[in-house]
Amino acid sequence: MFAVAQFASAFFNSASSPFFALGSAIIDLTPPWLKDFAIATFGTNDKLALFISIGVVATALSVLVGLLAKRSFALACAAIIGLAVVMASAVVTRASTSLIDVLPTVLGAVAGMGVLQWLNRLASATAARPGEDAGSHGPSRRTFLLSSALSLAAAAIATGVSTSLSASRNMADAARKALRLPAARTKAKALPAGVQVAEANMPRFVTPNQNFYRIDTALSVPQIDPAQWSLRIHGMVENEFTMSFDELLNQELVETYLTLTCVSNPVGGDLVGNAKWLGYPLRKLLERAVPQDGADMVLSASHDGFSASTPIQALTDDRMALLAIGMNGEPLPFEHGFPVRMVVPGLYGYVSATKWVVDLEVTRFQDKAAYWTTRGWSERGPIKMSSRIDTPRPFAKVPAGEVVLGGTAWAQTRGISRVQVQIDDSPWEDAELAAEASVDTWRQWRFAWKDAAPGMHSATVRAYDAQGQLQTSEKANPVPNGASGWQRLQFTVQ
Ligand SMILES: Nc1nc2c(c(=O)[nH]1)N[C@H]1C(S)=C(S)[C@@H](COP(=O)(O)O)O[C@H]1N2
Ligand SMILES: [Mo]
Repeated sequence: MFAVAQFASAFFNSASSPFFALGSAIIDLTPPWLKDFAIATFGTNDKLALFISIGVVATALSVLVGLLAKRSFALACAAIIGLAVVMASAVVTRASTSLIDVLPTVLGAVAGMGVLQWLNRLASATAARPGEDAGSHGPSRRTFLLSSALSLAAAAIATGVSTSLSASRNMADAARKALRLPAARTKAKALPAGVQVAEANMPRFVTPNQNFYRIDTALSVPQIDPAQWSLRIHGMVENEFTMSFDELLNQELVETYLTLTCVSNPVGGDLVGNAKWLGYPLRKLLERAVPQDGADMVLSASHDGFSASTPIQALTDDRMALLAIGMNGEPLPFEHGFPVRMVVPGLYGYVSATKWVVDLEVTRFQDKAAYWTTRGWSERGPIKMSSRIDTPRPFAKVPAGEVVLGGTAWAQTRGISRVQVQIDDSPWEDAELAAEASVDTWRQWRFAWKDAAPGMHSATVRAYDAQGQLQTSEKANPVPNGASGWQRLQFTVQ
């Protein structure tokens, strides 16, 4: 019962754990003299001592409930429910819990009654066997004892695993809250006025962290305590080394705006976001490691087993590839890679933007393959130039007169020099470009269609990069290396 509750709580608010809640409630209710005694006796192990005591009491209570069940199964169930009520009230009286956090305790109580019934059946089957005297060690009695011991062992293991799971969560959470990011040695260039087109439906030029798209293979978000984090750089290098989080904080950090894009983004899609990143240039890190001749790739790996293959050139040329710790002025959110991730201008995330990064291996494309490469995607993924219509929305109804179209375009590392719009089959016309923050960020555009006639219309958009290269009209699916083609949408003028 306790174990299931504890295990289930690992998936909830950490304060939903009945062990932590009971523990905290006990700490809160303990008279000061007993607290002082505990700390004096057990030192920093006082919390461990508390949890062991709770475990011992829990085991004793389980045995008592088991004995009670021999008398009356209903009475034993009532005892379990009583225990659950105590645990649940410990949970709900904690700060930072809500009613849903009682669920693990309820699940625990149900599981407890299930196990009880199962053991009780076994026990009565044992007792009902004729011709066996009380002291004998017949197989069914052995089965009962074995089953009880197994239940207890399973409970202990589940409790241990889930407790350490939620303990590491608590540590990571506390560490993130306590973290004060160092100031950047090189600040981001201030955003010029006019990067934002002021129309409804336009995305914010800087994507707020909570709106930033999230793509990863992690079933549950890794919660890494920075004190436990380190990054190892090895492989084809003269100088293998490992860097701790404290060391990373002490490097000369750089701040830069950079637009991240997912290879799975369809034409017109929203798997793209722009943020101000704070981090240490990967170029500097690799300078210290000294890559050997012939190395052409860095395989970055995350804490949870994802990996990305990045051309070493993209990490050593003059673009601002970062080992990032900050996103829009705060520590990386857990979903976006806390404590450390990579961001590389001009490359799709699947070949560059490893979150929760812990390992960099300098190697060669012919020797190693990354996570998505082994699943049918290209080993290299430069971002394809793209343009998007954000307003009007597809199939929107807009009033007649002047219709303002607006959107975004990106060609990271090169920059956007021109955006054109085509209404129905009219000639292509230039849109107005918003100010450019840098070649690594997206750029907004606006187009006023002066006298829109009522009826159904289409709008198509295309961009040119800074070298005057036109965005390709050739349609391609995201697999294997990114979608292409011009976005066209329909809307109705009323
Ligand atoms: N550890 C890890 N890092 C990862 C991924 C992942 O699955 N696991 N996905 C990558 C992909 S495909 C993209 S597009 C970006 C998305 O970053 P975001 O979730 O911060 O927007 O992260 C990259 N980094
Ligand atoms: Mo992606």
